[in-house]
Amino acid sequence: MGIMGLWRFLKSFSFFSLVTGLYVLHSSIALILVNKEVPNTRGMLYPRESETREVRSLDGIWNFVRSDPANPTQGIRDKWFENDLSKIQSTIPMPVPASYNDITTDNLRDHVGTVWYDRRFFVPRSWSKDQRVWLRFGSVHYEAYVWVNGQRVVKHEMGHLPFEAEVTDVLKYGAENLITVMCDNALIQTSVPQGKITEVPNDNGMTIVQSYTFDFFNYAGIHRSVHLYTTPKTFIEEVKVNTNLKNQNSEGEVSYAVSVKGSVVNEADNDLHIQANLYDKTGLLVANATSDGKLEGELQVSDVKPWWPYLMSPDPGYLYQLEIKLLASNEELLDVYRLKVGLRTLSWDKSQFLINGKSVYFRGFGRHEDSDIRGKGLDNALMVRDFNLLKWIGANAYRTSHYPYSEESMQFADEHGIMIIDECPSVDTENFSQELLGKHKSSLEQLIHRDRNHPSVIMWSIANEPRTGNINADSYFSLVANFTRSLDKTRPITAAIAVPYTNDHAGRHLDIISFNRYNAWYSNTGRLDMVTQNVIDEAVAWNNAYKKPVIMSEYGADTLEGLHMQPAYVWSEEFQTEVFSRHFKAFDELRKKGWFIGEFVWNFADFKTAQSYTRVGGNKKGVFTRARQPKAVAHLLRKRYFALGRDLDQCSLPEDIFIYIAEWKS
Ligand code: GCB
Repeated sequence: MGIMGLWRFLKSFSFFSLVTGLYVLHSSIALILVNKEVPNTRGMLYPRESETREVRSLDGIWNFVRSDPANPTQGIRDKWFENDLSKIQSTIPMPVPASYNDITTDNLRDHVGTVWYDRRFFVPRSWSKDQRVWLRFGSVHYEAYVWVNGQRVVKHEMGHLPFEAEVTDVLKYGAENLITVMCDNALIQTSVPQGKITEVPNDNGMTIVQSYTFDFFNYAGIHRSVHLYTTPKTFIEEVKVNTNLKNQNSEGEVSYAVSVKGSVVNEADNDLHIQANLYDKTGLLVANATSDGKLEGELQVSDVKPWWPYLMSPDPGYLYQLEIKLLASNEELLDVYRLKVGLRTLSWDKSQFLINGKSVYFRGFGRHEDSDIRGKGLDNALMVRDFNLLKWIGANAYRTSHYPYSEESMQFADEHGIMIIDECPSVDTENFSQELLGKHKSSLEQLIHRDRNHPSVIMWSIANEPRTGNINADSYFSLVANFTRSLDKTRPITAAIAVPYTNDHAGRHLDIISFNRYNAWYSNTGRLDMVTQNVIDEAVAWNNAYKKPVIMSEYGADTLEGLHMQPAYVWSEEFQTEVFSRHFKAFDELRKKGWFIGEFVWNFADFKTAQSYTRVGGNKKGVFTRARQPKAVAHLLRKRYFALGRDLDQCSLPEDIFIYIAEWKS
C-alpha cells in the first residue's frame, strides 16, 4: 500500500472506530506519554529582496481539479503531477491565495479529501547562475504535496504555517516550468486540529463526511502566497533576535544569532563573519558590530526608542531595521538579509505581565482569519481594514484564535503596536495520544520558529479549550508546556481553558491562566442578571487555584445585525450591548484585585461555521459584521477601551468618542 493508499485506510471509518476504541481506553487508563524529540524545521525567514536575493510571486489564477472523494488517491496513482492537469480532465480557474470552498457555485464547499492545483511559470535564465532557488508556501491547509516538473519537492502537514523546499536542481532556467500541488483537507484524530472522517449512507449510497468539534469552518486550499526566491550558494539560513532594555529603558541591547548554510561553511572557513547594522526609522545607523569568526553578537543602542503597544505611548510600534551581512574571510559580501526589530522587554510574575517594566492590561479580541468569498485566504485589503478597526476601537491586543495568522499580519502588528497572543492550531484537544503530542509539539516548533523575532508576540497560547478535565491532560500539557519553554523562555505561556477550574489538569503548567466563558449565552441563556457575579467568582476561583495572573479570553453573545429588541432579548443588538456592559462591571471589580490582567471579546467579526441549527449563516458574535461594519456594541466597546487607555496608560481620546447630547447640569 503506497502513501496515499494508506489515506483511505487511516482516514476512513475503520480508523474512526479504532480511535473510538482508543478513546474508551484513554478515559479509563492513564496514558504513558514519552517526550520524543521533534525535528527542527530549518530556514523559514520571510522571503525578502536584497542585493543578494530576488523574490517572485506565483500568486494568481491556478488550474484546479477536485478528486473523487471516494477515490482520493487516484491522482497519485495516475501521476497527475507529470503533466498539466488540463490534459487529464477539465480544470476550473482557482485564485491563489484563497480558500477554494466559497469560489464556485456548486458544492465544492463541503468537499472532503484531496484537490489539485497547477500552473506554469517562467524562470529567467539569469537565475541559473551560482545561486539557489527556493519555493515557499505561506500556508496550505491542511496537508500539501508539491511537485515541480513532475518531481516531488516537498510534503507538509499542518495548516497556517509556512514550508519551503530548494528547487535549484529541478527547475528549467530560461524556460517554462510546471508546479503541481495536491492539498488534502481531511482532519483526523491525530491531526492538529483534530477531526473525524466517517462514511455514512446518503440518497446515492455512501458518502464521506468530515466532522469536528470546533465551530469555525474548515476552509482549505492554498491560503497564503507562493513565492520563488533566490539566495546565494552560501547564505543566511536563520536569524534569531532577542532584545532587552536597561537603565530605565534608555539603553537597549539587540542580540542576534545567525546560522549559515552552504559550501563555504562546510569547508570550515572559520573566518565567515557577520556584520550587523542597526538603523532607526529615519535610516540613521545607530549601532553596528562585526563578529569575528562568530555568527552571533550584540548591539548596544543608546537613547533607545522602545517598542510600545498602541495607546501605551504616543509613538507605538517603533521599529529599527537590522541588517545582517554575511562576509567571507576576504570581506566579500556573500549574503544580506534585513528584518525589522522592536526593542522591548517582557516580564511576568504571579500577578502581572509587564512590558518595558510597565504593567499591561489587555483590551482585545479573539479573531479569525475569515471573510466572504476568500475564506481564510490572505487578503491585504481585509488585513488593513481590520487593523484600522482595531485602532479605531482602541484595542491593544488580540489572540490568533485558533491557529497562526499570516506572516504579513504579524509584521503589521509589529508596526502598529498591537500585542499578539500567538496561538498554535490545537483546538478542543482531546483523545490525547503519543502521535497527537508529536504533531502538537511540531506545530509549536514551527510557530515559534516563524514568529520568535516579532516584538508584537508577547505570549504563546498552546491550545484553545483543550479537554483538560481528562486526567491525561496533566502529563500531556506538562510535556507541551515544557517543550514550548525549551524553545522560548522570553515569553509566558497560556492556554484558553473552558472546563470548570475544579476539573482542570493543565493550569499548573501555564504562566498565565486564560478562561473562556459564555455567561447569559451558553449558560443561563438570556439571564443578564447572572453575568457579573459569575464572572467575578470564576476569575477569583482560577486565581485562588493557581496564584497566577488571569485573563478572560472569551465572552460574548451571537447578535444578528439590525435585530433590535427592547427589553433586550437573545440575538438582538441590545442584548449584546448589555452582555458586554455586565462583563465590564465584573472586569472593573476584578481589576482592583491586582491579578486580573485582560479582557478579550469573542469575536472581532462574524465568521463562517460548519452548518448547524445554532448558527444563522455562521457565528455572529462579532463586534463587527463579516463585512467589517460595526454593530451597536462596537461604539460601547470603543468608549470602554479608550477610557481604559486614558486611565491606565494616559492615552489621549479621539475627538469623536463622545457624541454631543446636551449641556449636563449636575
Ligand atoms: C468557544 C470557542 C470558540 C467558539 C465560541 C462560540 O468557546 O473557543 O472557538 O467560536 O466558543 O461562539 O461558540
